[in-house]
This record gives sequence, C-alpha cells and structure tokens, in this order.
Amino acid sequence: MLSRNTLVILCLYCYGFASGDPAEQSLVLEPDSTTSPTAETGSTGCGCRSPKRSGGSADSGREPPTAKYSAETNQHAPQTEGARRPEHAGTSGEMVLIPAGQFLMGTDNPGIPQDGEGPQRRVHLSAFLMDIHEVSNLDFEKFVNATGYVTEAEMFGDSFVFEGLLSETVKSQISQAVALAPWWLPVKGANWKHPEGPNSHIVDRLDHPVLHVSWNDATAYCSWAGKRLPTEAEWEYACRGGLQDRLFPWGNKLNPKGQHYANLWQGQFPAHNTGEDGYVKTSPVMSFPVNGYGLHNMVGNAWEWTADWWNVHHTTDELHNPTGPSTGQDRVKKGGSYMCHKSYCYRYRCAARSQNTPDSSSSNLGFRCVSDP
Ligand SMILES: *[C@@H]1O[C@H](CO)[C@@H](O)[C@H](O)[C@H]1NC(C)=O
Ligand SMILES: [Ca+2]
Ligand SMILES: [Ca+2]
Repeated sequence: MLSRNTLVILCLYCYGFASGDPAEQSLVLEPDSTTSPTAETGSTGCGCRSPKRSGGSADSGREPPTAKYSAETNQHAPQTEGARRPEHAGTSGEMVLIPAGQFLMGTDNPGIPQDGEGPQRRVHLSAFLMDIHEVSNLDFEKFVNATGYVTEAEMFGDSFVFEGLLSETVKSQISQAVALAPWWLPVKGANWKHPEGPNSHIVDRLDHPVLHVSWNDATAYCSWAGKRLPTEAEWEYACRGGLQDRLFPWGNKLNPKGQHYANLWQGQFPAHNTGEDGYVKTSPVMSFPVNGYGLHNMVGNAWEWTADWWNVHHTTDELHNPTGPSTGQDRVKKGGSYMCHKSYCYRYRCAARSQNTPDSSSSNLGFRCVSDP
C-alpha cells in the first residue's frame, strides 16, 4: 500500500494536499478560495462540490416537502414518451448505439446560471456506444478481481458519506464536517466495497451503482473495459434521448402522469427523505424507465463523471465532437443523484452540471462508459 506522501508525489492530481500528519490530510474541508462565494448560494446550492479532497463550498436552502406520490409508483415502468426506443438505436451487449447527429447543448434558461449551463450552442457528434446503465458494484468487482485495482478512496483510507446514511455509532466517531455542507462526513474506511464505512457491505446491492470512485478510478475502469468516459457533450446528447430543448431525459414534467422517472429526493433535505420514488438511497442501475435511447438513470441515482475539464465559459461556435477545455482543476459530473431535490440541487436536468477534483469520491458519485462503434 502506498503511503499518503508517496501518493502525493505519484498522483498528478493531488495538488490540494499539504504535508504533515496523514490523519489530517485525508480530506480537505476548507472552502475553496478559487470558487466564487456566490457560486452555491440561495436556492440552488447543494454542496455538490463539497465532498472533494482539495476544498469545498456549499450552502443550505430549504423548501417544504411536496409528497404526492406513493412508493409503488415506480414498481411498474410506465409506457410513456420517455420509454420509447427509436428504431435506429441498436444494442451491443449492455451498450446502446447513440446515433450521430446534432443537438443544442446547454440552455438559455439556466436553472443554475453560475454553473455555466448556458449559452445554448449547437454541437455535432459522431455515433458512439454508451453503457445503458451506470457501472454497477458487480461490474466494478469484476474489474477489481481481474486487475487487483485499488481505488483512491482505499488508498487515502476514507471517503465522503452523506450523514443521512450513517449510524449514530459511525457519526459519533467523526469530528469534522464540511463547513457549509454539514451533511457530508469524511468516513474512515468508506470505499466502494464499504459505502457507509467498514461495517457496511455491497453484497445486497451488487446491482446498484458503484460509489466512492474517483475520476481517476472511473477512467481506469473504462480503459480496462476497452471503453472511455463520455465527453460532457456526449453525455448530455445521450441524456436528451433524441428530444429537443427539454429539461429531463423524458420531457419537461418531472412526474408525468404521477410517475417517477428518476431516483431523486422527495421530502425535506437533508432531514427527511420520504422515499416516495421507492428509494431513499441508490436504486438498481436498471430501475426506472429508459429514455429515448434506451438509457437508465441518466439523471438521478448516482452522479456520473465525464471526461471533460470543468469551465463555466463556452463558445457559441458550432463545435464537432468537442472535448472541453484542454486543462483545468476539476472534472465535470452530470445528472445529479438520489440526494437531489429542486429546493437545493436542481441539477437533475440534462443541461445541469457540477464538478469535482479528479481524486474526490463520495456516496452519490459514479459513472458509465462509452466507446466508439
Ligand atoms: C470476485 O472474487 C471473489 C473472491 O474470489 C468472488 O467471491 C466474487 O464472486 C468475484 N466477483 C465477480 C464479479 O466475479
Ligand atoms: Ca429516491
Ligand atoms: Ca445517474
């Protein structure tokens, strides 16, 4: 096992670490001085960037719960606009062909303007194959069994866990929290195999998304599988499922006909999740209806890493197969998670985006891969 100091030297991305007692280096919790203080304020902050190893910023913002649906509403996948699969979308294993085309990326009506959701711009993409679901614990276990890969959270010895998932015993052992997003707690021994710490296991959720994987881990997995992470443009194009100018992969209404189409948060964050969509934590990667391209859980369930560096400024020039900025500090993540509610994290829209450092990991962040046909 590499020591922390060895890791700092070896890891290209660990620029945020200071020297000293390894126990104090594991997760850096100060606000990120490079981030505008207004970047996550008002009704839009969620602490999305907070569970990072090199800084953090967040806020609170609350709205009363709006319970309207029952947990049963997701039991039978509804046959509505989002569930149709176009004839041009063929399958290859557990991947689906996303046809070449053009789309309008981003939005001119940003839900969270400071995230760089706009301006809307035309993007052309070549065809690619995409995993129909988030990489599952079972998928990741195959990779680890085959390669002996050790994730960054395992090397660092800790990862961020949403406090609502933790027992009182585990919580009582933690003295730090993210200053402005106190629902994120650094948990020793939390990693993909032990999502809530050493006493938790994945045996009963092998079909759930793998969590506590950094961008570097995700890249290693996709590379092993002969695939790669999607660019942000590919991810967003796939998210839209062939629909134009819609908020969600299935349309503009969050719950068409009273049905849930994504694993999000119902109730008051962070105190109470009613689990009205059937899940208070992650759900199986094949749950919820597919979008127009046959993809599950593009929004909600686990956030998904993309290949691109983060930047909030975009050209309106028409681009072909854009790959994002050539350099940066954070990588783009898309789709929001089971922790998202409109009151504090309206990021379960295709145009929404957030970021984290490439060595960060948390209990709501995973990924899926793409490949070239
Ligand atoms: C990985 O290896 C362990 C130990 O040999 C085994 O129990 C498990 O079934 C393997 N998992 C997969 C997905 O092959
Ligand atoms: Ca849920
Ligand atoms: Ca997802």
